[in-house]
Amino acid sequence: MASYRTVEVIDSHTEGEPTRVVIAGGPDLGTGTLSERLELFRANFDAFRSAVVCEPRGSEVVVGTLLLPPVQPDSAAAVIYFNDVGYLGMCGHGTIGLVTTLAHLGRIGPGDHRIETPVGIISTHLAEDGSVTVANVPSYRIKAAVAIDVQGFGTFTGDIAWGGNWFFLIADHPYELVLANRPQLIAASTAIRAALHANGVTGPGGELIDHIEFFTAPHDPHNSSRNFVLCPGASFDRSPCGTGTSAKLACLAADGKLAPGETWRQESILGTIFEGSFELLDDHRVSPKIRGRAWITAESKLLIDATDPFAAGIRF
Ligand code: PYC
Repeated sequence: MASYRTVEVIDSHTEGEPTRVVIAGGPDLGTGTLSERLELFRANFDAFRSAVVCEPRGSEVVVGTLLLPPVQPDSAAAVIYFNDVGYLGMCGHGTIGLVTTLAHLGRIGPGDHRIETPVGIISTHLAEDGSVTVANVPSYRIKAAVAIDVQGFGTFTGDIAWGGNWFFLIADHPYELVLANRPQLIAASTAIRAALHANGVTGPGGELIDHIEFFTAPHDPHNSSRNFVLCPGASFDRSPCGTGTSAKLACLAADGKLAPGETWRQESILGTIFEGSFELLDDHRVSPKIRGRAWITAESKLLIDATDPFAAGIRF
């Protein structure tokens, strides 16, 4: 008889992008700060990360969320986000999926809920209609109009901004943002990320710019813009990307193209929407709010047999 480690998960999708919340069976990361617990996770339990999100139990598009006891008594939860190649500081669609999951479990109801993440405490609001608003971490642009030569693709000019993850945001490119073009979009954005890395273009502390975002005019005239977002690894965001939309809001604020409180409707490559707005915090940072909706897709138990050659998932 095989003996299994079992991991209980709730799956959802937020405007098309999947989230898998681990509600039981995760590693014991102690009671330190979220950054300390993230370091323990990374150092000692990385096989758990890949077992949960990589094939054959998951796929490169799944974002995992490890639910942990919060540090502050008034927080609803603490979380660490991860994907097929590593860990995310923050995840907007994942937070909307998490709040929807906590409501599905009966742990929270409509109202305001604080969520602890490794990059700070996030305020969220679950509305009666099931939509979730995430007040994300302060977001800001550090450089505008950075030109980068990308071998085989040409020169791209974009902005570098933080929205809970690091982004290179490009409005001027030759691509039509439609699903049929995804091989071309993935190839170009992956080459741009590699060129940024090779040329030492990083965040202020040397952080990798690991998300690449293309923008065009929206397909639906009610929306403000359409995007394609390459995530760390080779997967692209099916949703409009919460942290990417936050980074975009920071750039719009810096350029004076959107006023505080005004709504920005960010359309994804699937045509799904996040509504965004911001408050100005100071001369270079904004406090973004992102609103979207998630749907529960499964309640399941993952089984991990230690003799399975892919007990830790398939790592590409
Ligand atoms: O919604 O912030 C987001 C996100 C990051 C990576 C995938 N989704």
